[in-house]
Amino acid sequence: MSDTEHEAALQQAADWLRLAERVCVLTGAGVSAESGVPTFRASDGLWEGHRIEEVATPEGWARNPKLVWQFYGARRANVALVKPNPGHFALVELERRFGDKFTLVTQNVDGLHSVAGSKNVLEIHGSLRHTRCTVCGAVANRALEPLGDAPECPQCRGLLRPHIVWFGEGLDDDIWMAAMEAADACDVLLVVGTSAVVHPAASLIPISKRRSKEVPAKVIEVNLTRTEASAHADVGVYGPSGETLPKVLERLNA
Ligand code: BV8
Ligand code: ZN
Repeated sequence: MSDTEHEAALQQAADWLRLAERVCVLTGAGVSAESGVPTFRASDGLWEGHRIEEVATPEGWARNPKLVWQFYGARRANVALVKPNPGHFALVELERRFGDKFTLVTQNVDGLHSVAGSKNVLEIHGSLRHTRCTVCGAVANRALEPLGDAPECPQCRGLLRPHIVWFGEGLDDDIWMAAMEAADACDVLLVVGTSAVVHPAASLIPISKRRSKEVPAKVIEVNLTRTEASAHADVGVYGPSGETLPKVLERLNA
C-alpha cells in the first residue's frame, strides 16, 4: 500500500467514525502483539510449545488438568509483566468520544483493554484473571497471582479451571447476545488485530453488514495484512495497530 493510499485509508476511517452514532469494535490477539503478548496464528498451531488441542479444549483439560494449568499459569505470568500499548489507549479515547454508544468486543483474555481504561468491554472468550470452580461454579477474579497447577475453590475445595472459553465450548449466552446486538446496531465496526478465523466471534462482521435496519455498517479493518475479514471491509488500514489507531484518532479529533 502506498503512502497516499495509507493516508487516504486513515482519513476515510476517521471520516466514517465522525459520522457514526454507534460504534462497535472487535479485537483479537493482534491488538496486544505490540505489548508483547504472543498471537495465535503466528504460532501455527503450536502455542508456547503446546498444541492448542492439548491445552485449550475440554478434552485436553480432562486428559491432563495439571498441564493445562501450567500453560495458563505461564500466560498469566506473561500478562502480569506486560502493559497496554497505544492501540489500547486509542480505543479508550474512542470510547470517551462515543460514551454509552460504544461497545468493545474482545476475543482476548489478557484483560489489557480494561487495564488501559476501556469500560464497556465484552470478553467473549473469558479472562486469564478469572477462575471457575468445576464443582460449585463460583467465578472469581484472582488477578494474576500464581495459582499452581491444581488450585482449589476457597468455597468448596473443588478443582478450579481457567474461566476461559475453550475450543468446542459455547460462549456465555448473555455476553454473546450483547455482542451480537452491538454489532447489529452499530454504524461502524472497527475490526482490529484478528485473523477472523475463529467462530462465532468472526460472525459479528457479517452481522454488522446484515444489520436489520436500512444501512449496513461501515467495516474498518485494522491489521498488518488482509484476513478473512477483508472481504467484508469497506476500508483496510494496514500497519501495527499501536501506530495506526492513534493516527485514526488524530484525524478524527482534527
Ligand atoms: C464453539 C480462549 C460450539 C483460549 C479462544 C472446525 C473444526 C473444529 C472446530 C471448528 C471448526 N470450525 C469452526 C469451529 C469452531 C471453533 C473455531 O472457530 N475454530 C477455528 C480455529 C476454526 N470455535 C469454537 O470452538 C468456539 N465454540 O464453536 O462451540 C458450541 C456451541 C454451543 C454450545 C456448545 C458448543 C469457541 C471459540 C473460542 C476458543 N477460545 N480463546 C485461550 O485464549 O486460551 S479463541 C482464540 O483465538 C483467542 O481468543 C484468539 O483471540 C482467537 C482468535 O484469534 P485472533 O485473536 O484472531 O488471533 P490470531 O493470532 O489468529 O490473529 C492475530 C491477527 O492480528 C492476525 O491477523 C495478525 O495479522 C494481526 N496482527 C498481529 N500483530 C498485529 C496485528 N494487527 C495489528 N497490529 C499488530 N501489531
Ligand atoms: Zn467451588
